[in-house]
Amino acid sequence: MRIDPYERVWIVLGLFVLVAFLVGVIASVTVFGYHLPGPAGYVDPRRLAQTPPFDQPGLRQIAPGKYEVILVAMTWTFRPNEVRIPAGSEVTFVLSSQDVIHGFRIPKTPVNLMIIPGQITRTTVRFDRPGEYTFYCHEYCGIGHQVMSGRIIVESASASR
Ligand SMILES: [Cu+2]
Repeated sequence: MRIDPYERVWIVLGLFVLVAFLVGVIASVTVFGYHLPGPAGYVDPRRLAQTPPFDQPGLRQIAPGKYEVILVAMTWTFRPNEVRIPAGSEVTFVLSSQDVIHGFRIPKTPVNLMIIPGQITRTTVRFDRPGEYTFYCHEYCGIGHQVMSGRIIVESASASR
């Protein structure tokens, strides 16, 4: 079978690109350890209100400068929907939903998560700048979706004393 020289060049270039991408994907997983974010755990969404730690949603201090927020999403609110912390705090959010899929976005931070019923989602973020951070649901969850928000109030060190 005769292959035109130009066609041969494109076949070789095409194979080279395919192999280069394949090597890139394999190296990202094996050498650099990239992976898709997975759930931090599982929970029965019908029994969420009775299942620790989601039976007591809210803010708690776990170490000096470190806090944990147990946060339950439901149509169409977050519990708690207001959190007050001093500036410089590191906050771990532990989230789950008791009904449908919700989203969790805190602008001005990297936090952008899905809250899926049955799964526990966890993320840690540091709040250095005092101010008010509004968080909201960014996954359409029904007729009251647009009111589903809350706020994190980061107080300057002098204001929190
Ligand atoms: Cu929503």
